[in-house]
Amino acid sequence: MASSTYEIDPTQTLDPFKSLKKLPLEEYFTSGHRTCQGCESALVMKMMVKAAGPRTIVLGSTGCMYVANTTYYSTSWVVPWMHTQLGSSGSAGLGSAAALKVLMRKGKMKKEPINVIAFCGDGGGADMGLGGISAALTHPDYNFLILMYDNESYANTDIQLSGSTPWGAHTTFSPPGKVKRIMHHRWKKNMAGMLAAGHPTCKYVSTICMSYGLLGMNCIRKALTIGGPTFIHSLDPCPKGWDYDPYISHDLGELAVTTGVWPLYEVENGTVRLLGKTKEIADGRYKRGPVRDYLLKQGRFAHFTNDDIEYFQSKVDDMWNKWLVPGVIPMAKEVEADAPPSA
Ligand SMILES: Cc1ncc(C[n+]2csc(CCOP(=O)(O)OP(=O)(O)O)c2C)c(N)n1
Ligand code: SF4
Ligand SMILES: [Mg+2]
Repeated sequence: MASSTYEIDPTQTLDPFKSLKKLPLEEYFTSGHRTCQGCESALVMKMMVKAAGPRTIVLGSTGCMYVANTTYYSTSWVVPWMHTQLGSSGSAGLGSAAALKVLMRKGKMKKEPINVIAFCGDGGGADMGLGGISAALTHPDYNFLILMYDNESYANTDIQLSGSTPWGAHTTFSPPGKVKRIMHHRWKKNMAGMLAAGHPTCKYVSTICMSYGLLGMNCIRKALTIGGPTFIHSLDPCPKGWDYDPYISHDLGELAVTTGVWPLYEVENGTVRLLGKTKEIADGRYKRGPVRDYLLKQGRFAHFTNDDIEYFQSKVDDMWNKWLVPGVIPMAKEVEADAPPSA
C-alpha cells in the first residue's frame, strides 16, 4: 500500500481485514461509556479505532460521542483522546497532523506513522463545522482522517434537527401537529458527495454503515493508509432519536442500505466505486427494497401517511434513476436532442 507523506520509515500498511474471524482481539474503545443501549455511533467508535490500531490519536468534537464517552474521571478510550469544540474537527485534525509532522521533522519525536482521526457528529460536521472541514481538506500535505458519525440529529442536546435529518422526521424542532403534519421540509445534505466533488485534494472519501462492519473498517484502514486528507461519513441508527427498540439497530442499518436510502461508495483519488450491497443493487444483482420497510420501523416517521411514504420513495428513486452517479453526484446530464454544432 502507499506510504504516508510524512516521509517516515517504516511505512504503514494497514492491509484490509480478511474476515471478522481474523480481527485483532485488542480493543481501544472499551467499557466505561454511557451511550444508550443499541447506540450504533458507539459501535462506530469501537470499530474505527480497532481498524486504526494502537498508534492512533483521536480528536472528538462535542456531541454524544464526547459527552457519553468521557464522564468525569472515566473514559472508554484506550488510545490518546482529546475533546475539541463542536465545529472544530477540521482544525483539530489538521492542527494535530501538522504538529506531529513538525515534531518529527525537528527530531523531537521518533519518526513513525501515527494515525490522526478527528470525528464529529452531523451537527458538528455537516452544519457547524462544515467550513473548517472544507478548509482542512484543501491541505494535501497532512495525514488525517475526519470521520463524521451521522445519527441524523443533534442527539446530545435532545434530538434537534440538523442538516442531516431526513425529510419529515419528528425531532424536538419538528414535532408533527394536528394542523401541520410535516414540520421538516428540507432534504438531507449530500455531505460525502459534496466534499468529494468540491475538494480534489481530498485523497479518499467514503460512506459506511457499521451494519456492514468489515467493509466499514476496511474503508477506515484504506483512508489511513492513503494518508490524507481523507473523509468518511457513517450513517448510525440511534434508538433514542429515531425512536425504535435498540434490538433492531443492526437491522435498521442494513435496511438503510438495501432500500437504497444510504448508498455505500468510495472516491479514491478521483475514482468513484459503489461498494457492497449498493454495487449489487446498481448491477441488478440485488433488488432495492421499498423505503416503507425502513421508515415504518422508526417512531420518528410514525406520523407519515401513504402520500408521505410515496414522496420519500420518489426522492430515493430519483437518486437512483436520475443522478449522474446514484447517491454521489446529484446533477443529471442534459441530453440535448438538437445540440447546436460546435463552432
Ligand atoms: C458552539 C456550541 N454550540 C452549542 C453547543 C451545545 N451542544 C453540545 S452537543 C450538541 C449536539 C451536537 O450534535 P452532533 O454534532 O450531531 O452530535 P450528537 O450529539 O448527535 O452525537 C450541541 C448543540 C456546544 N457545545 N457548542
Ligand atoms: S442519543 Fe443516539 S447517538 Fe446519543 S448515545 Fe443515545 S443512541 Fe447513541
Ligand atoms: Mg448527531
